[in-house]
Amino acid sequence: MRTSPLQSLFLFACLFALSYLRKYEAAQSDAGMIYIVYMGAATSATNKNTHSLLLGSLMRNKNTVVHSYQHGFTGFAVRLSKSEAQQLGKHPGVVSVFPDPVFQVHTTRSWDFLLYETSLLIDSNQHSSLDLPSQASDTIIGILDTGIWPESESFNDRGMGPIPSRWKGTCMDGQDFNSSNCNRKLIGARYYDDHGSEWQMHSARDSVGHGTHVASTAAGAPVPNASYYGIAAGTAKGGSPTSRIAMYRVCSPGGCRGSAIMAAFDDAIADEVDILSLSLGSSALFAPDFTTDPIAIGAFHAVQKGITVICSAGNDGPSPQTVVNVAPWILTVAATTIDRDFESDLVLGNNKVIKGESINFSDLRESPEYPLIDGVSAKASSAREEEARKCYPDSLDKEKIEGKIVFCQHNDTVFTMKEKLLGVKAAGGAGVVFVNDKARLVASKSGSFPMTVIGTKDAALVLEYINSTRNPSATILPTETITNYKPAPTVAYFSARGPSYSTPNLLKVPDIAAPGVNILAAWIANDTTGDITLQGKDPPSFNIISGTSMSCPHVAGVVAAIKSQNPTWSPSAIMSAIMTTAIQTNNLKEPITTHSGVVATPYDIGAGEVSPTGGLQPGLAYEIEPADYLLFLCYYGYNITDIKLISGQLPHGFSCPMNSSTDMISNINYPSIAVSKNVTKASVTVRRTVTNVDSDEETTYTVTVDAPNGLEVTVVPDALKFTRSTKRLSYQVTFLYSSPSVKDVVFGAITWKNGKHKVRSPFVVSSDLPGP
Ligand SMILES: *[C@@H]1O[C@H](CO)[C@@H](O)[C@H](O)[C@H]1NC(C)=O
Ligand SMILES: *[C@@H]1O[C@H](CO)[C@@H](O)[C@H](O)[C@H]1NC(C)=O
Ligand SMILES: *[C@@H]1O[C@H](CO)[C@@H](O)[C@H](O)[C@H]1NC(C)=O
Ligand SMILES: *[C@@H]1O[C@H](CO)[C@@H](O)[C@H](O)[C@H]1NC(C)=O
Ligand SMILES: *[C@@H]1O[C@H](CO)[C@@H](O)[C@H](O)[C@H]1NC(C)=O
Ligand SMILES: *[C@@H]1O[C@H](CO)[C@@H](O)[C@H](O)[C@H]1NC(C)=O
Ligand SMILES: *[C@@H]1O[C@H](CO)[C@@H](O)[C@H](O)[C@H]1NC(C)=O
Ligand SMILES: *[C@@H]1O[C@H](CO)[C@@H](O)[C@H](O)[C@H]1NC(C)=O
Ligand SMILES: CC(=O)N[C@H]1CO[C@H](CO)[C@@H](O)[C@@H]1O
Repeated sequence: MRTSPLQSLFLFACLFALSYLRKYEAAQSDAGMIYIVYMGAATSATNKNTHSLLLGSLMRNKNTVVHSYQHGFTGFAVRLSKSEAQQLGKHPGVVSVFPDPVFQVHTTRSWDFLLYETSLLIDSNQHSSLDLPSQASDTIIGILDTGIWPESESFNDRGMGPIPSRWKGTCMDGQDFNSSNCNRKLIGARYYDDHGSEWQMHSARDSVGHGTHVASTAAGAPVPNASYYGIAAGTAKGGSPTSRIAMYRVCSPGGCRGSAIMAAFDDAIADEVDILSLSLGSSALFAPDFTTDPIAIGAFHAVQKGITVICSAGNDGPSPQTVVNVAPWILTVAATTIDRDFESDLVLGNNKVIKGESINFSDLRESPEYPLIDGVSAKASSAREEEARKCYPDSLDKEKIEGKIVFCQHNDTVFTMKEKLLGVKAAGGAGVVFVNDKARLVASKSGSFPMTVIGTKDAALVLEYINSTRNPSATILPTETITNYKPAPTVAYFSARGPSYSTPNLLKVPDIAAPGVNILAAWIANDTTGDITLQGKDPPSFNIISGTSMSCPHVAGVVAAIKSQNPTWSPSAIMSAIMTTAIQTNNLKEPITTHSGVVATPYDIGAGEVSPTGGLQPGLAYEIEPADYLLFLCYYGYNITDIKLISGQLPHGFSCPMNSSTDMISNINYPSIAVSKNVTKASVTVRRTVTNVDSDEETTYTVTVDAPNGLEVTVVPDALKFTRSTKRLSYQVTFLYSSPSVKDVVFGAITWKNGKHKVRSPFVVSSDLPGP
């Protein structure tokens, strides 16, 4: 991946900011800031001893210990000076010591992009493709987020059986929250105070909305007649309505502390959740290592205990190498649109109808009787033409736009759509039409001011019309919810993209895609902010928001269904089931595209769009043994001392291969394949092993290869014959890149079929990728 000069400049600016930040932190550090001391697995007695010895000495030294981790792994979060932190890092038994980072939830931040499309899940009548078998399930989904609004109808426990006896969690008392807020649906709630900031939580009650939204998307009970002020009306229900929810509140409005995230992992492992869903992460620029990333660390130990961990990929797309949460033991989720569109049409005086997009709260009349003016024609004398064309605040002449609908380009990032809209509103405009291709694919909330967003092609028609008549006029029609919108799904433009910066040889880019645009789900009941609550109306109990945050719990719901039908499957087998059964085509029966219309690659959507039911019966599974993850750490560059601490106990006879290198990561038994071209070699061969997980024991699979031009892909053997006694078989794939015309990055897929199942693995062959 090459970066453009502009990107490099941006990167440089950010790195500069980062190094400034680091310096600033360093200056602060002697006052004592919170560090996370990570000491590996909790399984060995030595680890536990070292932990209590270190803890004891810190307490004697009057260091404030914020959290002590001891269930899923060992370590603590403690206030230290920089030199104390350095000293502690050298202590035997300590894997890493690092400053407590602050992560963010993965909702799209900008008001402009609050709304995209709506979930497959939500309206079961029209969008049944994620309708899962409604069998009873005792799967427990743990969610690390901003807390929960327990009174929401989505968390009622009607018809649910007793809480599974294995559950060891708790419902913590807190401000406006006590144990009577938990029930058979919401079976657990914990919170972790944010010692590093002014945000004190004191309660698992959600004050943001995000956690409530995510929890109801994963496992909310069916709620008929749910809508956001009538928009997207239907029955709202989670991906696995029969699953239980345990909320771990690790985020305050100020962000999510790494030390709290690790404490929540530690508790969730002891509480015995089955699945963990995290719609949060670091920014793409701050790419922590696997031993300094609280999510990678917590997830590693959770997966070792058989818990499947699902994380959002981040919203820093569409630039390459923006994906986060890339550890191979995590299932990483990208965001796509669904087939619902919020249309708010612009009707011109010549009765031409231009399809626009927004959630309007407008009260304009339906006839096109409002004068229409191009921003540039309403230029204030002090402003420049370009500013007026884009309707910058204060660039328009109040007298010229009063009572009119103003036509504005919005292809800049100088001002947000909201800022421009407020400018037009303040100047007495009647409404506003924005031109923006990205936002046309989505719907923005415009408060109570009439607004719509149109694409550049349609904008030309509007300009032509304005030009053709002396008194141009128009109106903006109320929002209509269009279903069966085509094409869908498409990759949401904000969805983070691969390849992974740290592990290009692992096709970790996200792994899978799921709906993350305009998702209707439960909301906190007291959010009176203007962006959410309509003036003069009660706050809504459901809200529509977007982000990879919203796609992550969709996959958690699908994982819960797989887990409840196949309770003995390992997290890697479940991950494999999800990935190898993913969907690659849209509702036009054509390949899924990105927001800009080009065919999506695995760097955009990993294996494809999650299939709601395919993963229940995948046929074959690519399983990864715990020892394979340790090999991954060897290949990645960790030494055996650290790996032993991390895993607690090494499998018998385990050692890091002498020739460990990042190239060997391609051989991890991942359900997708990534190899880096090596200019000194003509070919690369990787190995995979599949396990027959179907009830048919005697079956033969044959291979189909979808290879790009210029790349020769050979699979040996090309048939796999499973029997009662032969459940696992291996094959080799050789990538021969003879043609010099082969591009830097090429994609393809290997599919095994037996007439009943299709087991597909995407691959990428790349050159020119940065290593760790
Ligand atoms: C929980 O709080 C509610 C409302 O404040 C109260 O009515 C109820 O008695 C409390 N329950 C317990 C178990 O403390
Ligand atoms: C909503 O309720 C939460 C929890 O009780 C509280 O922290 C928050 O301030 C409330 N917000 C509003 C706008 O009342
Ligand atoms: C849903 O709303 C419609 C119209 O508002 C109403 O007729 C219907 O009874 C409602 N259904 C339920 C289950 O509340
Ligand atoms: C923004 O739109 C205007 C008008 O269509 C065009 O002239 C300009 O080149 C565009 N700018 C960018 C950065 O795309
Ligand atoms: C508007 O009309 C003028 C004169 O007829 C023409 O030069 C110009 O290109 C037109 N602009 C657009 C956007 O159609
Ligand atoms: C292993 O790596 C750590 C740093 O990650 C280093 O401190 C330690 O000395 C190394 N141990 C060996 C045996 O090389
Ligand atoms: C690394 O060494 C092992 C033996 O320890 C050997 O089997 C393998 O082929 C070597 N791999 C590479 C990439 O050289
Ligand atoms: C390419 O392969 C050669 C020969 O095996 C090896 O020595 C070299 O390190 C490889 N280069 C890269 C970039 O992996
Ligand atoms: C969601 C919403 O409030 N939509 C409104 C759009 O505008 C029409 C006409 O004013 C209203 O009836 C809708 O309620």
